Amino acid sequence: MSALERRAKQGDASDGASPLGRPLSRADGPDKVQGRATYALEQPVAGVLHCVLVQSTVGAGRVVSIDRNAAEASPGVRLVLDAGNSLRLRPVSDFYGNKPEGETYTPFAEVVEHNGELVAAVVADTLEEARAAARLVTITYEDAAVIASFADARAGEGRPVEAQDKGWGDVDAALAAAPVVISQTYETPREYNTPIEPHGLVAHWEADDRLTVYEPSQWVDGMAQHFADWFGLAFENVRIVSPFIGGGFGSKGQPLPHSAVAAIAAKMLGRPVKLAVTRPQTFTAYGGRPGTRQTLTLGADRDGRILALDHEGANETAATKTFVETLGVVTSMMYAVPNLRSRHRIVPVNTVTPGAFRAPGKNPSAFGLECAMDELAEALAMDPLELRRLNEPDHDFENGKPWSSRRLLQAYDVGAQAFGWARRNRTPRSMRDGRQLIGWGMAVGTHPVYSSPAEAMVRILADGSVEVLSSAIDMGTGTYTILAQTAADALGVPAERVTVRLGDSRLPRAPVAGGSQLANLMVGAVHKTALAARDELIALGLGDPASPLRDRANTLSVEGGRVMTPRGEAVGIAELLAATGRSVIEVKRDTLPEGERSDEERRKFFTTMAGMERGANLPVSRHSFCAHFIEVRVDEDFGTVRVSRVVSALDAGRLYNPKLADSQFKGGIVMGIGMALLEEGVVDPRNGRILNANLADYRIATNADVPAIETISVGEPDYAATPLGGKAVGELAIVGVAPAIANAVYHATGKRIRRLPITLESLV
Ligand code: MCN
Ligand code: MOS
Repeated sequence: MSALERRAKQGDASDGASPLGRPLSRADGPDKVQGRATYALEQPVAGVLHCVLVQSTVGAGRVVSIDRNAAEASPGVRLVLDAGNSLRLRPVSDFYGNKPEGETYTPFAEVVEHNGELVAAVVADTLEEARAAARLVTITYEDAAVIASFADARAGEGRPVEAQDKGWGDVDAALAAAPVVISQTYETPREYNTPIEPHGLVAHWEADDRLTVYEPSQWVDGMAQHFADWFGLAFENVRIVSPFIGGGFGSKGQPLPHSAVAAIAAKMLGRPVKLAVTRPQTFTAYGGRPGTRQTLTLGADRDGRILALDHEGANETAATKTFVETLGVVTSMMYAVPNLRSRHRIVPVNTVTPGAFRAPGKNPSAFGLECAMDELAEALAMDPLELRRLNEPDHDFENGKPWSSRRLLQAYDVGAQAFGWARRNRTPRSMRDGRQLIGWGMAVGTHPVYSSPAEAMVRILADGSVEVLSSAIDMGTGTYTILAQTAADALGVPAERVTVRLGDSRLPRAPVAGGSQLANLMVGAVHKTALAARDELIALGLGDPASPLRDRANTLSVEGGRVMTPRGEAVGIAELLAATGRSVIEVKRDTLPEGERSDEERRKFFTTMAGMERGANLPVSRHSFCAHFIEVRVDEDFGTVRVSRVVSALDAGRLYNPKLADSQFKGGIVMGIGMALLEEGVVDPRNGRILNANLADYRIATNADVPAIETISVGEPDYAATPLGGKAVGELAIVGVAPAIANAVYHATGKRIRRLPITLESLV
């Protein structure tokens, strides 16, 4: 049992404690395990047609001709779509606000830039008919040379991303003078988001200008705007419904080409269209984390004080579309580095555009830096934890600001203690259990705290129960639960009396559930709104002529679902509403910055990332931190690596629900184990095809790969970071796991593996 679980057990027993901060189980859990939670493709839409995608079989080139005849003549077929006959849409900015080229947008390629790109689609009465007909679409290509990955020398060095340039001091002089210097290159392969629920949608036009889309979404307002832009509709005329999501890990933040296909087909046919992306298709429907490469040069004095850090990173991007995996983000803020330079390049290859995958940038950034720190410790003959302690910065060297909070030293102490780090023999290959070499490694992770505004509605109903409404989403993270806890806390009602409705763009607005920002900002918005609702309830109790509490007191409080005078006279909320003839108290608030603005300006805060505060305007530097201590066992004969023990100490500020935060931490660590040892998109160099585009061959960590994990929260409420004191949780714990494992493998074997995943081939 982890420390958090232990605390969770204790918390469960501590009745009367305020609901926020208690380890309640997931409010959506019973619906999910009993099959009542309706996912996008299960939505009961009458009369759906089925759409199946036809993908490019070449990695680059031009579509010369498409023969639709046989498919059109196939039983049940309603429509065969390609670039030639498809409705043309308007171009839309992407997730990051980049405007695409061109006057119009079609999801179907005429010029092919990657294998698996959409070329055509077939719509039929049944899925089987659509699938059969899709095989009959004959496409002729004019092949072009394929550059499948940046391992291909023809990909070249790519181009610099100047926006990622950072630096201070004189790196060259400091490195020249440094008595100890290490310089190494670290690589991570292409990795794919593999949520249990693959992508897919049902697109339903209720009228010519009114579209409802059932699609799993990390951002229903952003997606509604995206569809509205594509089809030239008003934002209000598009409704995205996404109450339950089987995971996304960054891949469900915006509509993808197949989303457009379903909506186009539905519009052209005047019928709802269902499109299920198959598991193999998810590997080209969404890009995942690009391959990365980074060279780190670290110079230190003989005592281990870092003097200079030089960093050069690069990631693969698509042929004409840009995705930057920001490899310098952890590099520049983790240690006290007096001289630093960081540069980044992107290298276009024939791939689907890469995208966000749990802790984009931060995760591979930490892989490079934290492996390099281990190598530096080795060169200095120093304990790697001591090296980190010595270089702990008292402020953020990147921007000169104080930390809002940084309890990494506490994490080092507590984590090392729980792991037994002091018993480590520093010499590689010095610890063993029979034929098993034992390695102990550690590394640090971090994630910034971002924040955006949000709206929320709180309704106190006639029966005294409470409803919280927001277009925010819950993809397994716990939003439903923590928002019930927040409203319960602010209103003085038990959490079981609060129902939360999420995931519908008709509800009050919310920004993207990305960058691990949603919990903090929604807890803030719901807290503010619920307090306003409580004030209204109290005003009713004090001031309404029909209130049983009128003239009984100057102030009232709400506790346990009852409105009370300081002397303890009380009426139930339902009773007070009935007495005063009110059927509901309904309050809506937002956390937008003060000021008048038009509807259009307001909407921008929720439908673009423009309103996201990444820290530039704040007096403090806001980050979560963690330290991972990991044991591996490497079989000396076979080279197999097993992670046998994980202890992680994490500072994510105040935890709104320690049980759910613990589950987020563990999920991140499990994913980090997969990243270190298993995950790799294998690309065919001849044609850019993903050879392992399925869950049998693209391996992610399963139960057998995961040992007992102990997580320990060392966070304290950080009110300089967020209104209710929490910091980022969702992406924190994956960061630093892979380098901790690589460092442990080095300690076990004496072999330094600088390219992930670490396989037995790389060890024997
Ligand atoms: N939490 C808490 N105390 C805090 C902050 C968070 O107890 N101070 C808990 C809450 O249960 C909250 C959860 O942690 O619901 C995650 O909160 P947060 O860190 O704000 O992350 P988001 O709600 O913004 O979720 C997105 C984040 C991201 S960006 C990715 S990627 C990711 C992740 O969450 N994808 C996930 N965790 C995931 N978990 C699941 N099951 N599935 C995914 O796809
Ligand atoms: Mo998370 S990758 O920011 O959705």
